[in-house]
Amino acid sequence: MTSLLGDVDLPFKPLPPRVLEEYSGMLREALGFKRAIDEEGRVVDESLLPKLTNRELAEIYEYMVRARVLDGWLLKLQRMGKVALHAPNRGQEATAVGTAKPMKPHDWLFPSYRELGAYIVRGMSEEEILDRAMNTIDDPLKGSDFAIYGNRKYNIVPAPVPVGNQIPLATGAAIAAKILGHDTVVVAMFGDGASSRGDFHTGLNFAGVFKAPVVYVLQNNQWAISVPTKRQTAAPSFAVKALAYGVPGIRVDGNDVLAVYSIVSRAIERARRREGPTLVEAVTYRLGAHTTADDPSRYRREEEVKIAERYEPLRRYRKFLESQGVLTEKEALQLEEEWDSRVEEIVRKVLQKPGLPKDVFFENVYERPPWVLEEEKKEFEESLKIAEELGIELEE
Ligand SMILES: Cc1ncc(C[n+]2csc(CCOP(=O)(O)OP(=O)(O)O)c2C)c(N)n1
Ligand SMILES: [Mg+2]
Repeated sequence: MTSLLGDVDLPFKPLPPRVLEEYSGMLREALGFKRAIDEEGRVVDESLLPKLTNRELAEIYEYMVRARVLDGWLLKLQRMGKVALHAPNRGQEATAVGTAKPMKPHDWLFPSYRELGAYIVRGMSEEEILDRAMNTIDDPLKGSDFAIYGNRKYNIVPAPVPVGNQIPLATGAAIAAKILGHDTVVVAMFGDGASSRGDFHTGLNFAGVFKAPVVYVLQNNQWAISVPTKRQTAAPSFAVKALAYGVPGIRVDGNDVLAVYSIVSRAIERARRREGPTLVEAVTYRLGAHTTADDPSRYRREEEVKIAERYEPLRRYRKFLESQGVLTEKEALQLEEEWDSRVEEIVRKVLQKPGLPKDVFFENVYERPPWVLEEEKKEFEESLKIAEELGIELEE
């Protein structure tokens, strides 16, 4: 580190050639497109095939299947009025699974709201996810309206509702881990839209300066609700933004689970060696609506979605697994059916659970609630009594 009172070395000269060389290498990665297999599951870059056993390769497929099946059930449950809102994951399973798989249990995930696959890989069960989505008595976040999914048991920080808030928090957690001498790595996930928040720039700048052990995975799913990427940025890629902060940025095929796994695991290893942060741009596509409250036919062509379906991550990985003799197409599809009936059973069980107590939102914030809250709670209880006297039934 240069001492503030060190040698006099004024900067009125071009930067040394080694900086230009280093940056042209970084630029190639930030504007490139890393993929291990193509849309037909054919190997295109052996160097990106992770060293995994057949069993592990099949397990990765199973995680993606579980994310897809659960996503389908959450959609159905929202339509049944049992889940308030759901952000569809379809098409983005490879990024979520490929990112979470190389993490260690003691690492921390700062996710967004479209990463069911990552929660599942980290150990969160379908039941725990459904408890949260349906706010049952077992909801780990006790009905909080300000967080989406999260679970302390698996080192998953609750996803904030304000887009991108998790970015500087993840940077801070990583800097803290470094100061404390822990070998923890922090992984933050967010969308292309989040890169327009100041939080993205603050988070990356601090991470670059303090060499924070953090990996940012930006899911470029082409849309931020109705805003297409060309309206989000004039830059040719999102990965290139990292370079301005002295952070490497790598553009990867986010629908290729093997490439995501390889690139993210290298970035995690780099962070674990305390060599600094990385931004991975995972190029993917949101095949569904933004949320269950959105109608994408108002702003994007059906044709585009049809084309994007060809790049969908499960089919191509299935083809790869078949060509490698890991899993036949039949076995793979059977797995999907098995999980569908398993999750159906879990859904039935969760539907039977009682809801959270009506006054739950007065709990879990303060150890000793302030007087205002006590007063509000009293008023709330009185209104419940009045409702009861009037015979008005309040839903759980
Ligand atoms: C600070 C903030 N502004 C606006 C919103 C409303 N909003 C919710 S999701 C979203 C789009 C985010 O897009 P992106 O980051 O690309 O993630 P994606 O939904 O595509 O996964 C917006 C604008 C919000 N939640 N927070
Ligand atoms: Mg997006």
